[in-house]
Amino acid sequence: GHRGCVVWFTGLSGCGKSTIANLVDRQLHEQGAHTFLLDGDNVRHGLNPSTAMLATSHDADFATRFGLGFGPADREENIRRIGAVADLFCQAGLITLAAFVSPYRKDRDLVRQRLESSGAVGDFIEVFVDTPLDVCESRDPKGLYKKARAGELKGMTGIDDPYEAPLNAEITLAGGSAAAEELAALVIAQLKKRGIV
Ligand code: GGZ
Repeated sequence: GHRGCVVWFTGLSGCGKSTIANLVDRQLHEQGAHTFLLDGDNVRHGLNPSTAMLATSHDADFATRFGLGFGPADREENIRRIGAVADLFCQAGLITLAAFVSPYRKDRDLVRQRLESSGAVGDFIEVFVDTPLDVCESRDPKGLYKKARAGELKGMTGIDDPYEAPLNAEITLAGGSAAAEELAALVIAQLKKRGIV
């Protein structure tokens, strides 16, 4: 058995957090652990849709009121909701993996405080995927950095929007200098060391 926890991956777009979190998820699952992975692909399509996505099923007023984008308040609300869901999954005993840019320290710290007030200290494990911007930018899987450099996308994290690196992350991964498999193994080793698996 294992206890619930939240493993929170943070870092720039293209830093590898989703890839690493997926590898950790799969390996833990193979070991018989109960896990759940929250990332942009499942959350921003369901719980936290964009205004444009909501506009396909609702009127414009509804879509602008409830859709979430990438401005500071929308990112704050995105992370707050994800933190609340992660807290519930943690209480249900799942090893909850969350992979979001989550660029603001204050928002990540609020998730940590929520977890630490509803569970035991140590249930929130912040993983900083510390990949240099130039490496992220050279990967550019969705072409967002290119658009941001061209001035066609405003508010891209790392270009014209801030990324506030964690000051006391439980785990820091050198994203540009090791393969995702190696980095995933480091995370699993830490979970073992902490008695989670
Ligand atoms: C950062 C953006 C932006 C802006 C769209 N800034 O590499 P991706 O594509 O798949 O990951 C990024 C994702 C960020 O969504 P999150 O929910 O993780 O962000 S946050 O925690 O800040 O709320 C990127 C894409 O969406 N994307 N516009 N302006 N990333």
